[in-house]
Amino acid sequence: MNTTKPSRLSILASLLGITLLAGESLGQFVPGGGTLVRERVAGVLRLSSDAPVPVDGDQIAAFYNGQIVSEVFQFTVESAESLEYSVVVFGDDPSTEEQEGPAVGETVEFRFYRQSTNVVYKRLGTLNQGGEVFNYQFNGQELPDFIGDLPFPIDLIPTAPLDLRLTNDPEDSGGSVGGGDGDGGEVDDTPNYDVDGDGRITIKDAAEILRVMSGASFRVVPAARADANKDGKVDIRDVIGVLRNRT
Ligand SMILES: [Ca+2]
Ligand SMILES: [Ca+2]
Ligand SMILES: [Ca+2]
Repeated sequence: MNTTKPSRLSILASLLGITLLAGESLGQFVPGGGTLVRERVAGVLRLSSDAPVPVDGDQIAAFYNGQIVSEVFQFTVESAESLEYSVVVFGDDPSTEEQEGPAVGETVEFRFYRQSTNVVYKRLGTLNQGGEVFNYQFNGQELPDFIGDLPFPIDLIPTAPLDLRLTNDPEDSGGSVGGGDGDGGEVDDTPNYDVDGDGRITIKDAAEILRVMSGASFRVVPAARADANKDGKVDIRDVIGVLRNRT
């Protein structure tokens, strides 16, 4: 059973300290506090043919036990065109008793907020690199925000390439894992250190990975390509792999 009644929305709103007033954007995502156990997920929002088309102001966020556990990604005019999103998910801090978010290995739910209709689409589909719906599990790491000795700022939050799927069903927007469970058979996990695809493995490939890691851009190089060693994660190991395999 996954029924949602308006009263649940009122309860949530009151928990968040929001007064229910006519015309207010009740569904709008409000970010909570974060922890140092983090994972960035980044990819493209894939729309089914009947899905609402994101516009400036619409949002994506991650939820765990009904609570927001991530940054709130808000579409701009530009990102509404590319449908690229990126959001840092905050996990449980194992050193505290309180459960602040998902533990490593637990499932996180992604939701889409459509501003024009004030509707929240729950349980977005999470797609593996073969484009199949799979059960995304949190895999954050506790990391410093940046290495101070580097000549440029970069955070070391691991990035998981993750495309999301949106349909027109607000209660289950493509989140169900369909019939055949994804055994990942179609995913090519052969390392490919030529990230930018110019036929050579150079420092430029490392730079593209760092760009994705910093959350700065995956317009040119998708996050999935930046996962050069194909372990499902874009992190410093991919950079090291490029440097070791330079041609
Ligand atoms: Ca905790
Ligand atoms: Ca290259
Ligand atoms: Ca990797």
